[in-house]
Amino acid sequence: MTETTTGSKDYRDSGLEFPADFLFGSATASYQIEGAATEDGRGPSIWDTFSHTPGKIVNGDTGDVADDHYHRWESDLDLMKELGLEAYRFSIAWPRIQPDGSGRVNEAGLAFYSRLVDGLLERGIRPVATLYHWDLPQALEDAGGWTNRETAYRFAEYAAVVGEALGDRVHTWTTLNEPWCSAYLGYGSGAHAPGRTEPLAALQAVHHLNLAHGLALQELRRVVTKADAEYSVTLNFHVIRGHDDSSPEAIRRIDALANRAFTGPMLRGEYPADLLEDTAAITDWSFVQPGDLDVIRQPIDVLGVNYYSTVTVKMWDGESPRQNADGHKDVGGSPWPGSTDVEFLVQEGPYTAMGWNIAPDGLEELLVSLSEQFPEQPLMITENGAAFDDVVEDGRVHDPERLDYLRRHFTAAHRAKQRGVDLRGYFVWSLLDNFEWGYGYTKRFGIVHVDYDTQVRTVKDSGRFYQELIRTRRLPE
Ligand code: IFM
Repeated sequence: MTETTTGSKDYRDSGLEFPADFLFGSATASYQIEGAATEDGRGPSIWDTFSHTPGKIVNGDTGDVADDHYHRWESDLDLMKELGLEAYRFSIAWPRIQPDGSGRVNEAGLAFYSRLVDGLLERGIRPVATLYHWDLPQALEDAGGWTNRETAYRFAEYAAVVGEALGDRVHTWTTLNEPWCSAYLGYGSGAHAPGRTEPLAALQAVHHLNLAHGLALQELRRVVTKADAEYSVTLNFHVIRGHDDSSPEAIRRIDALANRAFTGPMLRGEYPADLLEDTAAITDWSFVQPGDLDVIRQPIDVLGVNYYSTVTVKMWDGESPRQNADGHKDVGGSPWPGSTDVEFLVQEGPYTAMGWNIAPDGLEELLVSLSEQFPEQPLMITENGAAFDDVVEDGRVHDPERLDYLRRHFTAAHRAKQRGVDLRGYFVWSLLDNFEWGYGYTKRFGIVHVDYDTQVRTVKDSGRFYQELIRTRRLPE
């Protein structure tokens, strides 16, 4: 997670073989695909509120309809089966289960996910369920959201409800998706819901999300009945590169905020001392109560790794025009509490439609680094993929750039495995084009194209490439 050492930029291998137990999947998230925002008793989430607030989302887009997956789930499952997916990573919308964020359970919401899980199993696809992919019930945000310690306890309550309902069938449970985004984009930069721009709130959110993870794992392990169920969390690691003599300090700071603020408590049972020092002017971290770290540090069967690109940093000299290319929508606030003097440099291309640099060597480096830091911890790539500007032509979508992106990142994953990394599988983000948060529907990550007017799905060339990879277990020529 520091400067690259991996040499070769050529990651266009073909013919590489993946072992029989390597899991090939694809991923989505509830608010990004489901739609049906007010149906069957679903309550409002912070993303409903945020997306309906003028100026927050490109084109004023919302997740009200999205991919209409709530109604089309059966044909979407058929599509997954056609592609040969071995696992499907989806998220559960908390406001469908507990519309008020606590207490009353909405049986219709549970029934939807129960049907989905059964449908996956009938098709031989392993269900991998994420409990929280950012759609916090609005009622909980009204009570302080992730700045309020109570939210962590409410999350544990919700985890128990879902675990009891689906715990006989779900194969892998993931507590949180990318708590970095929930905390720092939601409460620091304001680019994500709930759109707050308070450094202290962002750090409180970090801790309460960590606590929620630990509490939820305890509850899941208490209620889940499937004996071989697995437990995990998904983090979006930052692969951080340097530029000049000031970079080691900048790398250390961003690594502390982005990576070690989560792996520290979750995997080592402690917050990094340098993180506490770097943020001392904002908080003394007294919101970390005695016993919290023991709760947070729970064993996990796999660590979920989301990777898209790298960042390059240095300390800002305070004079030259400031670059802020950290890959996230710049809406004024900072996602880096206590380290706003770190400058994020524009990196070498090529780029995806998000403006993110394409760097498969960063994935290899990240996987190797994680396995060195946590040698006993199996890893799973829970998201990797790319947005490009796709068009449907004669019923087909030719997306050579995404196909190339995937080939190069699968090559990187394969190389990491060859170097001894215990990497269990790979989920492509995303199965379907979907609501890309602050960018609305303007960014397409799917290996399946979605026409938002007609809801017609068209498998892209990259989807066919993936289908062939799964079928043969070899990277196609
Ligand atoms: O679409 C998101 C997803 O919800 C979380 N990880 C990154 C993806 C691309 O930005």
